[in-house]
Amino acid sequence: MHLSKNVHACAISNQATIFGRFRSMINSNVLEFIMEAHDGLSAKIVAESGFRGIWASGLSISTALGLRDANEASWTEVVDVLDRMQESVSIPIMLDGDTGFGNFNNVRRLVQRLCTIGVAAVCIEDKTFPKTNSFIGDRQPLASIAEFQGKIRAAKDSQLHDAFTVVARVEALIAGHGMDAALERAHAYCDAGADAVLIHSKKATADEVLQFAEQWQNRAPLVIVPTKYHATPTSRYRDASVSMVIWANHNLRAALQAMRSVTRRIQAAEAIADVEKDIASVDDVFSLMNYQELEVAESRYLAGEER
Ligand code: SPV
Ligand code: MG
Repeated sequence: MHLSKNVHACAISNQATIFGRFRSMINSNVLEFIMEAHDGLSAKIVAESGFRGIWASGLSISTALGLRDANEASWTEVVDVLDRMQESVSIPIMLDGDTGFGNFNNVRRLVQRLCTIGVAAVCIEDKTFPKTNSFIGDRQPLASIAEFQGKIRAAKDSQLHDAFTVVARVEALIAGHGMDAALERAHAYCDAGADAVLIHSKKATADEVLQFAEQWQNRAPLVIVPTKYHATPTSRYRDASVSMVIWANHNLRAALQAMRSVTRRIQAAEAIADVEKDIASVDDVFSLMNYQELEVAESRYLAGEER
């Protein structure tokens, strides 16, 4: 009885630090990096590699579920994945919350569920529901500024922890509305209470993101996603006072390529001998999943029982 109470108390206090840790990262003057994960396994790999935070990518989670990044997954399906991820690691996670899965009311329920399961932050974008991935086609309709401000206010008013972080993602450049519109929206979202702004771009160079950063003048922490402008040296973001870089989908893409290659080789060879050297050992799986801890727990809790 006492043990489970303590475990509960530990979970609550760990959650409090998770929220604060993410907020400190995004507020710090140091350029921070968070890495994409889409399930418990990839979350563990990100944490094991030394990253201090995770991007729970909408593209990656939906792809891993066998669905398209077009709100085909319901918000509860997404939150179920987040629950597994959160349980797998002790570093903070920011959910890619798309447009908030509906109107302000859906945003409120999402934020409360995230706070309850210990997800430290959500990023919501100013498109209309259902959204499409930002790199697909040119039809990227935006919500009105007023509507999106309402979602941000709803998110901030319903968060269950003071340090829960709401990042407002500006899609004006993606939708072709230009720099002035992007800046106007970013300022309006901060006026509504956003803790940080994510400026997204699909250009092959970082020029427009860096121009945005210059004109933004550090009003609030700035987050970027260099998927398309992947060749830009990181030092340019540091010089531009960017707060956080998201490496948004690289675990999913790495997994896709590795799984496809091994599966095709096994299918062609009708044998597995050749691939053994190219895949993780079963011992590696046991080690990542900390089977050792289970053995220790068994000797503590199964004492006296035949094992
Ligand atoms: C995601 O990872 O789902 C994102 C980032 O929203 S991107 O796909 O680069 O737009
Ligand atoms: Mg997304």
